[in-house]
Amino acid sequence: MNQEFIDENSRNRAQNSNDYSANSITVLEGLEAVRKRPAMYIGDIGMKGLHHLVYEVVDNSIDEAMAGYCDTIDVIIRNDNSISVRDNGRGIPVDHHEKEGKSALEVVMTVLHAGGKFDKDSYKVSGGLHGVGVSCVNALSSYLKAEVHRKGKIYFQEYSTGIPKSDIQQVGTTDLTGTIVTFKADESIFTQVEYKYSILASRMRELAFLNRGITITLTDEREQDEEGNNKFEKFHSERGLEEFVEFIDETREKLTEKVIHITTEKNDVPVELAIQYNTSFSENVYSYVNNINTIEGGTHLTGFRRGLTRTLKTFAEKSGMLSKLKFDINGDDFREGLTAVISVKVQEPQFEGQTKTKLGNSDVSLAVDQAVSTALNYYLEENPRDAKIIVDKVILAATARHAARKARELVQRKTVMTGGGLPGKLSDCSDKDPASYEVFLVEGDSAGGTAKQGRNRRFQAILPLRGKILNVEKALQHRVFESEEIKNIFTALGVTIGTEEDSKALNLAKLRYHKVVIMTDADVDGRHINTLIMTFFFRFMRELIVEGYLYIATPPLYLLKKGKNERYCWSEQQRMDFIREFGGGKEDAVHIQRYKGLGEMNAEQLWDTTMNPEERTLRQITIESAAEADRVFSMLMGDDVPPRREFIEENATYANIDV
Ligand code: 0RA
Repeated sequence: MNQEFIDENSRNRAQNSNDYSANSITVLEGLEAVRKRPAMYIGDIGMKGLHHLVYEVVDNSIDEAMAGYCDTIDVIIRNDNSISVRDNGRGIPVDHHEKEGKSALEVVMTVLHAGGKFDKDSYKVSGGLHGVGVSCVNALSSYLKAEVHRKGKIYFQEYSTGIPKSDIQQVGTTDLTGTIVTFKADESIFTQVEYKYSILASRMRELAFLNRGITITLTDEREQDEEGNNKFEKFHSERGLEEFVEFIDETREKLTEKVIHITTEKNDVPVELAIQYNTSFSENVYSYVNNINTIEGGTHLTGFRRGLTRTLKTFAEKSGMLSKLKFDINGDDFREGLTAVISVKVQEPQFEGQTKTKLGNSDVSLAVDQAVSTALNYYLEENPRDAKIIVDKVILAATARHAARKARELVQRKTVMTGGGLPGKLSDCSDKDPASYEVFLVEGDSAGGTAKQGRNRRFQAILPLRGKILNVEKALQHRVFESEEIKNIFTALGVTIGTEEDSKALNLAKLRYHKVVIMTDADVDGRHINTLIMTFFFRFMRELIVEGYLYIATPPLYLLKKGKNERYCWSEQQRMDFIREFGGGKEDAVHIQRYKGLGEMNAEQLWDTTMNPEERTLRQITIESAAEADRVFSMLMGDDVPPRREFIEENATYANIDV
């Protein structure tokens, strides 16, 4: 098998050039290209890209596990923020290949894309971010060591920025088999090289649910408990997506006892599905292709929805439960209170969309449609009581939707009668050009007042929001539209409140501002409010995020003064730099003002630091970060359980927003 893999590689490369030395040059250029334009290969060079390095390496071990050769993967965050990924698979082949002039290991580690294609016999659908392979990780690491335990021997090779430090070496004997990859992200490439435990933990947990039977451990050597043990978690799931759905719905009240679960293969597409209804009103459907979360959906999701709607509708009609209904039922009604996870494996996935997380393969749609139909029909037949409960819930959803429409129409009529007026609290701007307009959604009336004084009224509008806006996850739809704060947001933005069908495709032509900036205190509450507002936009005005119109303002954390020198600081690092530069390293030599809230700044300071386009930093909310906020939110905020709230405050908001 190794032989075949190497042959395949050399074959591919021979097609590019028949000359061996030219081939080696191509290899070098390959990894150099990765270092020149890292974002092209791993998405970005911030937090997200950094963590994707780990995912990429883990993916290789997952593939080995999926092929049936490995059951344990250990991920270790080392003290110096290097990462070790260890598996008990067969070990990467180390055989020397004459034509290639190097070991298979070296090919895997240094040739772009070599990782993804070999070993054709095993079932392999490479996940990975863009399926870029471990060689990309190598290229972007100041140091990488690959250690292979195979056929009784231990081999290793070290690299720096992807370049081997020496040939592969054999260093001893072993009873074990497996691969250990240790790497340190290159600080000259990444803006940040400190891993966040919570980000890695949620991905490892997710992988354990998606690939049942595998044990994944995560160890953080940077953090110890009182007894001196490293922070450690073990992720393992025997029941796969069924358990994933139970985890997601942990804080929700179940509507039916059992999770509907199917693992099947339709037209050569492996499909796994888990479905559960709860008493909430929100839809939580997560979809994966080759272990990648397809935030933007695609054909598998379309197939799921179609299959679900058709199957339930047919069942309900046959059972006569819809005969008394005076209005129609639509697709959304079947998904209120629905939690589901869909996982498909696709040999050659076509990814589309803004973040390349939308599946395009058309044949997958029917496969998932059939899978959900099979699973549901079986379940409904076997569990008539649950079937009735589910259909009743759907009817209730349709009824509520009609009530919501009435409420919405009332609101809109009122708005028209009062001259279609803007909210009284909105301080609008004076120009007439939405493309250059900005609106700041400001936490609290008092900060709103300061912002109003500080702004440039020509193009900046201010809408103060009182306290925490309604938690849209928990609220009924018509309650959402009755909320004063939310109505104000809709009317200020100039978009009509979406109907069920078009809420995700708003009429952006009428949008009055092309920058919507959330401005809150730089504290826990402020971050919580950010998450809430992001969740709201994600649920009700998704288009606006997709278009890139939603931002978060970043007020400074400190103002430091020493004599005539004054500097705003946004991080601990900046604060320490100033103290070193002007206070001789002594904190008490410097005057430090900590800004706990926007209210502690005067209008001029707020303009200088946070609102002035020349000086400020706005963080653009991507559909990915909003989806993550929504996900953490709906997974953890089903109820206001205090420890979960703490988790959110610690982790949710900035965790996955690019800085
Ligand atoms: C292809 C063939 C074989 C092993 C692997 C790939 C492999 C790759 C990775 C990457 C991380 N861990 C891994 N474990 C295994 C072996 C084929 C054989 O033994 O015949």
